[in-house]
Amino acid sequence: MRTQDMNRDWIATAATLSSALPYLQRYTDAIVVIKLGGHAMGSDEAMEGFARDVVLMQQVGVNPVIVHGGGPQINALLDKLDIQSEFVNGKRVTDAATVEVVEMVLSGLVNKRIVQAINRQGGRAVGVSGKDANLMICDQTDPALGFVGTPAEMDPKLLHTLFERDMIPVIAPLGAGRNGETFNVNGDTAAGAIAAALKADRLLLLTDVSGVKNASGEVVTELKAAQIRAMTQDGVIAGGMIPKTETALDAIDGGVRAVVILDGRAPNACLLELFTEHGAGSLIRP
Ligand code: X2W
Repeated sequence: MRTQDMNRDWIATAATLSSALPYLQRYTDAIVVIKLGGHAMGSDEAMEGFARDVVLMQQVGVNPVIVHGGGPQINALLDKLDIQSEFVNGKRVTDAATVEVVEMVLSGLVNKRIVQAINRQGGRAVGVSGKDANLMICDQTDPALGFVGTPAEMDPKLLHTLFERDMIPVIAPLGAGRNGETFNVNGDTAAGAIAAALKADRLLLLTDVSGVKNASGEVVTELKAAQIRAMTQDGVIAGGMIPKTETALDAIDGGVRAVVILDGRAPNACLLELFTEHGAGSLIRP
């Protein structure tokens, strides 16, 4: 409803839009890959907020690409089916029965939930997995892990076709093997490989922590790749952060301009990072 009541909120909204102009211009035609982990997919409201941000990005000229996880969602169906599952170094040991469940959950439930959320906000999302149009051909990571794959050959042509049509790719982290196998790929690994194949301007890793912390426990807002290596050697970066920082370093080696590790549960996390001076989380550059 139009109103003459110039209260502070409206004035602040207009000022916010105005101050975003240089950032909006900076990211015109930029490719931004966003990894949405299973833990960061909370309530329907949180998903709606995420979808709005993605549609807004696309509306202002960014080409967003979503790569999702879904570890907790896979665990829930494996539990119902009474299939035991274990992780070795952050990767799910994936036998023939498990990989079927992984594909059903990731390409089915999780992928379509995100696609539908984006489309409800007025976007045009298309859900695929690494199998589609040979996007991600994988080799087996380690026989001991079964059907776990490492991206080996990437073909991002499909994604460029979708960008040209203003469509938003939503990608489940599964890859095809060269002998017809289905491979389960860690979501962070898949996002890094896809960002590198696209030479993306940004890879945003949405997690459930606020960023990379230094020895005193404070989030470091900007880091060089060399600092990450030193902090890992010193044990300051440890545990669950290691796969994230490894993905970041691999992506940067592969030609991604910068990677941001940030808390995906914070409202408008992606917009805060891209379109304000403040930024969010830890920005990692070469
Ligand atoms: C993962 C794929 C999903 C994933 C899995 O099976 O759980 C491997 O571990 P999050 O939510 O991003 O952790 N694949 C090989 O990565 O999900």
